[in-house]
Amino acid sequence: MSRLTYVFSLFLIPLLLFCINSSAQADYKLWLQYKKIQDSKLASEYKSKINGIFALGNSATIQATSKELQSGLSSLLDTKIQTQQDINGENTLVFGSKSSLNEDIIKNLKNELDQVNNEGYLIKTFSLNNKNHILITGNTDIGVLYGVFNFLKLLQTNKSIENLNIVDSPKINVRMLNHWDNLNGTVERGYAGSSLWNWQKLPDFIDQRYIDYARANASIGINGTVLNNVNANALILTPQYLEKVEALANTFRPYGIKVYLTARFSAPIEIGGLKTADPYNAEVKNWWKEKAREIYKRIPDFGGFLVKANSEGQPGPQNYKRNHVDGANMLADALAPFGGIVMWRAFVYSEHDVNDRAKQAYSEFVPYDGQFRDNVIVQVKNGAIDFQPREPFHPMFGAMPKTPLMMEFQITQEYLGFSSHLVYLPKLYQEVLESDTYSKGKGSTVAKIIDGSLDNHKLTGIAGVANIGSDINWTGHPFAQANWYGFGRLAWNPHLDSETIADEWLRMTFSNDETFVNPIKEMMLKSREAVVNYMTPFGLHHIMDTGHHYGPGPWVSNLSRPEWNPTYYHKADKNGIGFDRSKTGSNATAQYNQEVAQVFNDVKTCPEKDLLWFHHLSWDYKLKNGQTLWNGMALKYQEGVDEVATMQTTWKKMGNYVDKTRFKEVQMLLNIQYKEAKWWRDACLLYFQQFSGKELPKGVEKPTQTLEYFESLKFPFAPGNN
Ligand code: GCV
Repeated sequence: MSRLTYVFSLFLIPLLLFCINSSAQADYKLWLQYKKIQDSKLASEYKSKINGIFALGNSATIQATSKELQSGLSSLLDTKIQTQQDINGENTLVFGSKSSLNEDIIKNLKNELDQVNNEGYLIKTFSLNNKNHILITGNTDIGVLYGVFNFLKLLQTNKSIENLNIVDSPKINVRMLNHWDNLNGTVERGYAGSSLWNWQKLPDFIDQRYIDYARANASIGINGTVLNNVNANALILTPQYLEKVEALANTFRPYGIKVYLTARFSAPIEIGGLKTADPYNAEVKNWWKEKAREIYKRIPDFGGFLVKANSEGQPGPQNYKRNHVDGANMLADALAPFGGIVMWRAFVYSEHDVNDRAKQAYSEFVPYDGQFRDNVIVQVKNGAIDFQPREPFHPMFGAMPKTPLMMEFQITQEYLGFSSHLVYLPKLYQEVLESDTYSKGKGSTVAKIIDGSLDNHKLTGIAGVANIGSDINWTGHPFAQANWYGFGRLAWNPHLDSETIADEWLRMTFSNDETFVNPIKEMMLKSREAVVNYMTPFGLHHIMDTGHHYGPGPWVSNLSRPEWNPTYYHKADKNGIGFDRSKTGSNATAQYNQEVAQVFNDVKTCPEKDLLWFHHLSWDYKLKNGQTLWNGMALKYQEGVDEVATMQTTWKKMGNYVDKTRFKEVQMLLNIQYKEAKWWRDACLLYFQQFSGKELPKGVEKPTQTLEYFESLKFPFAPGNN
């Protein structure tokens, strides 16, 4: 071996491996990077206020909290933080729940502790014997854990910790991820590798990932997870799998995360040996009661069942001429003795119903308002079709005041470019949450419906269809981590602003440098409108290629179920484009409260962003800016593409603020996004041009391929379509 080779192998290879490894770790660590504070003045200020930490209590949650605090602080402050045995010194960070505090402190904090719920927390500067300390407390240990994560966030985002007085609690009770994970390891609509759950190695092998998953979720306040796909497999309810589910529940418990499962309605037949799953049948009822007992014996804090019934071929009560209330209440009765809940999905539509698909869930569910058991919550997607780049809010929000409704958002980007497009979804979530339903007059926002404040509901919930998989960076795209993070933040408080969320996520994940944060924040905030523009401007929807939903497919019209064909949704012809849902059409607008219906009904007041969702308009229809609809549409497609080009340019300047791995990853992904944005623009415009018969306006680039070429593209192995 030459001297040079020797030196290389001795020093450089380990160094190289270290660099690669730490870069990969940055990807893996999500927003919990705990990178050393760069600003030395700030770092010494922090250090001067935190001499050591002192835990009150010794529960599994307090131990996990202690560990997080110690590792987080040590790495942020670049010094070993000592665990203290008392508070005799000064500047101690004390943490523990109310039950561990002394009488005097409890008396002092009574008002604030009464203000926060069971998961809330206080972060306070306090003095004891003339010495200053910081106290993080709550009514429960989980509250303390949440407080600690928020304290760490203050440091991560370089905020002051002078005179702390923070009082906060979650506004929604059930804040959960829905994993569409199959038992064979695939993930329906998953674009970040395979399922996190290694069913084969469970229950004996607890992957560190499970713990890091729980940490990440707890850091944003997510407190529930549905482990398996809503297109359910009954086997998850067999002892063989319940043993594995129990192991996951044990792992997540210290982090305040409850486990839930999807319940396949026909399970009594498939794994119970019964002849029927009729919810009126005594044996069936009993089977579910016994099943619940069996689950709770293993998992005393099991959360409950999520059910997709009589939807897209899933079995349900209608198979026995019963209805959704019969089915949901039967399961609710089985869970009630143990405190479990049923989340019954309202995502229903039928090929046998000739009515506009957008109307069907409302028509079916609204008459049942007030008939569900107290431990049932109806889970409604944000819009009436299916997680499109833009949909007006679902008319069920505001129409069932006697029934708790829970929001279902999609975090995984089934219809938004998978994990290769940078799309900051909290912008979409905020738009929906802020929508005014007018159900109790002006200000009756969707957020107030799902946080229970408008209709006075105690059971409240929000679910996000997870975008998480086995990829090193969890979500496939480094920026898709922001969608998981942002969902959690809005689940905690649906009234938060998406810009604030982007700001904190960027600082925690990448850098506090303003020259990085400001332009990249702007890029994130604009990214949602960009995807709307290059895929479905002016309220167009569901024109993706079918099945896998990858890329454009506005021409698809040959599927047996009419409402699965893109042509059903855009209705383009020589006279114009768009779905008439106004009074002259399907009258879906009538499902909204009068104030909203009126706005959507009239083409003059309907927001242009929703125009073709509600109206069929001629190609020459004049938009507010004076352009014809055809020209305006073509320009919007171009605008979407241009925005992605701007994103590429913005990102290119950020090499100094981001580690090489993530910088390169985002750069390559933006290149894909740019290519695909052009594909969307060209394919859609060429297709619609057949009907409009008009030239592309100035400013819109000419397509480089023919419509036949785009139509010929096939993707039999597109991910997520299993
Ligand atoms: C899990 C859409 C998706 C399906 C999904 C369904 C649902 O139709 O394409 O993959 O099934 O929504 O939400 O149940």
